[in-house]
Amino acid sequence: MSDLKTAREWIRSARRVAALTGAGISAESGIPTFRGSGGLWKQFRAEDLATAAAFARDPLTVWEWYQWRRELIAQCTPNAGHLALAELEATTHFTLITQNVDGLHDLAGSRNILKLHGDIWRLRCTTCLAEWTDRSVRFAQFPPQCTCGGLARPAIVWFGENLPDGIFEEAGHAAKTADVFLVIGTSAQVYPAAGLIPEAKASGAKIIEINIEKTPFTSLVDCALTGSAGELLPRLI
Ligand code: BV8
Ligand code: ZN
Repeated sequence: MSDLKTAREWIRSARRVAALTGAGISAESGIPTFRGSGGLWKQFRAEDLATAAAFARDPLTVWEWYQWRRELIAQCTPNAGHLALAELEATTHFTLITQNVDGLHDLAGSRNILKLHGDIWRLRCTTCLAEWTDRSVRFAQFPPQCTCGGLARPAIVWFGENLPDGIFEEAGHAAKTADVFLVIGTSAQVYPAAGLIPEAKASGAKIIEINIEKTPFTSLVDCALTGSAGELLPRLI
């Protein structure tokens, strides 16, 4: 069923709402997605850039890719979709779970954000594991280093790496206790993040999907709204 009016009713009468967002919510802000037509994985191979092995083999190339993404993201601002979710948090018991690392949900004013895949503005030392925020668009030294002299890496979850301790458990709790679970702008192919969708469904949540195309879960959701997040979310919330 793809009825905006019903979906809006479900959200209005929900006690607890949760949302899982993906790269699609930032597309209208100008940030390329991963798997769509102009997607990043079309130009680059994920295995060559978003894995610990790739970083160990060639930290400079991986850092150049993240530097390029940081410079691009630094020029982007949240769109109406991000802002609508920040609005929802102000009026409802709402948990925002994001796979995005771009920080646009923070800029939009969301507070309670579970970042499953890390944050492109945070760095972690590969030697002493210290972690810090660095918003500089060009690093003083390249590749960036820790004060201990160790090589810094992006504090991002790469393929084959575990999600940050506790974050995924919190996301699972939010999915299990939600009355309404919004799935926004994700191709729902990356696990364990995508596993939150069937988990919410099994716990009785109404699932509302917002996407410009079908995903592996479109047939499972209670309401599939086809359209852009920036256009649909303000109307929904
Ligand atoms: C883990 C970091 C335990 C990089 C990312 C085989 C070997 C090893 C592992 C696996 C394997 N098979 C499966 C796995 C597990 C693997 C996985 O799921 N792989 C998939 C690809 C098959 N997962 C992991 O490795 C995870 N860790 O499992 O740990 C473990 C430990 C050891 C060994 C094994 C397992 C770690 C996953 C995190 C990986 N890191 N990114 C970086 O970001 O720099 S994932 C990457 O994809 C991004 O982070 C992104 O967040 C994520 C999901 O992508 P989406 O957000 O969905 O974006 P996408 O482009 O795909 O889709 C965009 C959607 O938006 C589309 O549907 C489009 O239609 C829609 N859209 C576009 N415009 C709009 C729109 N919608 C609305 N409005 C619009 N305007
Ligand atoms: Zn260090």
